[in-house]
Amino acid sequence: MRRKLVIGNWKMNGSLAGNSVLLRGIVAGHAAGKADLAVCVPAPYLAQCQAELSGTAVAWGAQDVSAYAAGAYTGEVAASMLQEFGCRHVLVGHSERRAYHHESNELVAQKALAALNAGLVPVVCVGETLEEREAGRTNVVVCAQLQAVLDVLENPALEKIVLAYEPVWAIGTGKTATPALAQEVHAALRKQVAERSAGAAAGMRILYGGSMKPENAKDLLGQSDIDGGLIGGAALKAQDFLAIAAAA
Ligand code: 3PY
Repeated sequence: MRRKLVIGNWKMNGSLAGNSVLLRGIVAGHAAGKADLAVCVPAPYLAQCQAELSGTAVAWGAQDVSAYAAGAYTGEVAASMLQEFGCRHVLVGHSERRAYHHESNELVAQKALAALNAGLVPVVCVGETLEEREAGRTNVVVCAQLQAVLDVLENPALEKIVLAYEPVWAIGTGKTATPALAQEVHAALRKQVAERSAGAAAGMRILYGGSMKPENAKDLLGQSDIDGGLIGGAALKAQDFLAIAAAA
């Protein structure tokens, strides 16, 4: 039985004062024993998460990581640095990084590897655009994104990653994949992992992301291959984030 995981992706939002209210609200309302909860915040706020969330049941992480361990890479943040700030997770390959920063499948795979090497859990995001879906290429696209990661990971490492299926057309648009449609893609991803390792596939948490909110969370999270959510806008309100976690 896979335990549900709900991660808030704050994107480029927040302020020290606002974060404090949000984090305290999440900690106070989190019913331990339900889903695992985490927030992935802008890098400058990691120290604040470490101060406010240490010793609580809420984990924290970053939204991106360098593929390199150290060196002359201005603006980059190494996985070891995230680790020093107590991060458990790091998102890699979010569609906004793939689209606006031209991250290739291979670069995303290297980032996943760098995260694992530093003891972090990479949350590998995959998803198709509307054009790709309409052209009937959803599975081809997401499976190629996943394959690049499978190609660089050995089996024990593979067991440690989390996958997130985020249809690009459902991100920040208010549109959500129907539960059946999301389930179909999740099942295809799990099957692809199973071809490499049945054990890794059985244990791997595959999250759904893309306008998940309290109103649709229960139906999505009720699907057999949907093991949690990667939450955008709704993660910025403690009440909504907690309602999603409670539906898990
Ligand atoms: C969204 O729901 O908009 C997301 O991109 C979550 O990562």
